Amino acid sequence: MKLGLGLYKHMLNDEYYRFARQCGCTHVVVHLVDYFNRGQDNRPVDQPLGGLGGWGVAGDPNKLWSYEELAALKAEINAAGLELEAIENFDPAHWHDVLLDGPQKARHLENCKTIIRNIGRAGIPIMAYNFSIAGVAGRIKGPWGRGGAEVVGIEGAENDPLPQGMAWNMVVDEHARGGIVPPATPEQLWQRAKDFLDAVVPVAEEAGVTLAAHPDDPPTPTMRGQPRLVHQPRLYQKLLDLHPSPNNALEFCIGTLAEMSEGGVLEAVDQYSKQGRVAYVHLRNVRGHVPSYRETFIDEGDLDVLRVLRILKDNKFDGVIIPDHAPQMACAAPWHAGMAFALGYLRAALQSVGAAE
Ligand SMILES: [Mn+2]
Repeated sequence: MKLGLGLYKHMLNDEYYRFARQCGCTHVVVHLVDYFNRGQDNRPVDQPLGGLGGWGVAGDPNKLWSYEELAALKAEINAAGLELEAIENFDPAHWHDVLLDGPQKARHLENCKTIIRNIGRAGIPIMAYNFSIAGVAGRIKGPWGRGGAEVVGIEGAENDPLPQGMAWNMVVDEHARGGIVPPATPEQLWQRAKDFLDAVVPVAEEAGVTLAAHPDDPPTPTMRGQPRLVHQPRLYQKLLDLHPSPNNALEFCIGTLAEMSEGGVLEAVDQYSKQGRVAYVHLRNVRGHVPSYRETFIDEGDLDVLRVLRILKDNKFDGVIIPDHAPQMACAAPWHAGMAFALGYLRAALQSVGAAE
C-alpha cells in the first residue's frame, strides 16, 4: 500500500509537496475546489467547517478544470517526486443541478463528463466525488481531543433547511432570492445518483478514470432536511450495484464508516476491499458514532487501525491511503503537526503489517 496526503487548493505548492515527501508519502490527493473562498466562518487552517452559511462561495460555473491546468499540476507534483493519485470532489458550481435535479442538470452532467475526460487525458487515475445535497455539514469543533487537541464531531444532525443558492455546503448562487431547497425523498436522491452514474461511467471507462464515491460525512440519515445517500455501510453496496463497472468504485472513508450507526466497520472493510472496488482510502479514527461522535488521534478511538490494514493487505488492496483529517496540535503549525503524527503512525503501521512500499 502507498502512503499519501490530501492537499487543499491553497496547499498546492512546493513547500507542501516537500512536507508530504518528508512524512514518507509517495502520493498526493488534490482538492481543486477552494472551500475557503470568502467563507464567513471558515478559516484555511484546518479541515473546512463553516456554519449554516456553508464553507464558502463555489468556483466559476463557466470555468471547468482544463486539460492544460491539470497536466501542469501533475507535472509540478511529479517534479517534486510525488504521484498525483486523485482529484477529490467536483466543484459544486459545476454540478449542483446534478445533485439537486435542477434546471441546468443536462449541462452539469456534460461538465462532469468534460472534467473526467480532461483528468484522464492528463494521466490522473481517479476522480473522487461525494454525491450529497447538503455536503459535509453540521459538524462542531472543540478541545475534546487528547491533551485538549481541537477536534471535530457532531451532536445530532443539523436539520435547519438548506436555503436556495446553496448546495454541497457551499454557496452556488449569491443572488438567490430566499426560500429553501425542496427536500428530496431518498428514492429521488438514489435516482439522481443513478442518472449521474449512467451518464458518466461510460465516459470514465473510455477516459481510463476510476470514479470514487465518498460516503456521507457525517453519516446521519438526513442533513439540512435532505436525505443522505451512503449513511450506512450496506448502502455502499447499493451504489456499486447501480453499475458493475470497475470504474464505479469507492473513495473508501473508513473514519466515516466507523461513525455509522449500524456498526460493522471491519466487516465492511473486508466486504468492499475483497471486491476490488476500493479506489483509495481515507483512514482516521473516531470515538462514538452517529448521532454523537468525536474524531480522535489515529492511535486511539474505536477503530483498530492495524486490523484494518491487515484486512486490506489480505484482500490485496495496493492503492493509496491518506489520513483524511487529524486533530489540531498545540504549536505554530497545528495542521502540519497533526498530519505528521498521523502519517508517522500510518507508516509504522504499514511496516509492521508488512505492507509498506
Ligand atoms: Mn473522508
